[in-house]
Amino acid sequence: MIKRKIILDCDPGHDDAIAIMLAAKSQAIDLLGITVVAGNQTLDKTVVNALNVCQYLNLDIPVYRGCENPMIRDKQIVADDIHGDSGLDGPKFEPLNREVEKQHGVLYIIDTLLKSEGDITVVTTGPMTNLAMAIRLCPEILPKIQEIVLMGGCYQLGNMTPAAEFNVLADGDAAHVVFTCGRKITMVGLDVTRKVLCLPSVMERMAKTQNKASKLFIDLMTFFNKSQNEVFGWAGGPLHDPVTIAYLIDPSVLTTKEMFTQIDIRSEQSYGRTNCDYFNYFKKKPNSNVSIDIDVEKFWDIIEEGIKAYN
Ligand SMILES: [Ca+2]
Repeated sequence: MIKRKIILDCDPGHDDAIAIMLAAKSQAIDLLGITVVAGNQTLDKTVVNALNVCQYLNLDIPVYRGCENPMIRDKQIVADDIHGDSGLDGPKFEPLNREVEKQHGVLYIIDTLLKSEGDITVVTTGPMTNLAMAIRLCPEILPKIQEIVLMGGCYQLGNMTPAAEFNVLADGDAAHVVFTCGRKITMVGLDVTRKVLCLPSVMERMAKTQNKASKLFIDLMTFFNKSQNEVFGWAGGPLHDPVTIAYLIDPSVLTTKEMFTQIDIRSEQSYGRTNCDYFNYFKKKPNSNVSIDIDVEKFWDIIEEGIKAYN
């Protein structure tokens, strides 16, 4: 099997941590590097979290520090109501002895893409600041991007405002740069990620594989489910970010529809809205494959297999 080469740009984050876990040992994926952005928590914290996950799972994958603020907006929003003070509350990690790479995350993305054969997919599971900055700094990378698979947005309801999903709201301008870049985009939004709720039955199933990865999964999701329950009233939290990786492992897990998507970067009320033209009102050329459904059974099978890969 030819492995899909990916750069994972993330803001760990409980669901980002599971995405790292799933990508790192998959036979279908070659995880080249992890670039980190501020999002679920401040950059200092999300970088530490990425390093902690790699150290805990014994993954030899370089971690790069990216942008700590949005491209244009003054204020970095964080999601401490969902992810806690550390951004990854729940598990207890050993003292950290991993170090972040010296190169800036944005420059790593540029260098790696320029040197490639055009066979690298960029996966973003946080605000899209790093990728957008890389595109603006060096547009020559564009033809080298095989595909952009992003967790973000929604064509239905947001999770931070009625209109907007967190990753896009946190840096709508960066999302605008990405959605107008002209490369193939697969958008994994709340419309599908809210269908993969980490319910008690899922927790029981994943706990059965008794290894490092299942322990991390349970420690993370126990905290995540509690805060999702407090904020949204759900019995299990939606496992947003790993859907991107599950899609790369088995594209049939998602049903997508080509749509023209624009980011609202103008309004006060709906800033960060992904306006996906589902009914093709605008008669514009589609710029995104928007996920509209997910095979829930298949998704949990992929997660379970991902956990078992650590046996
Ligand atoms: Ca994330």
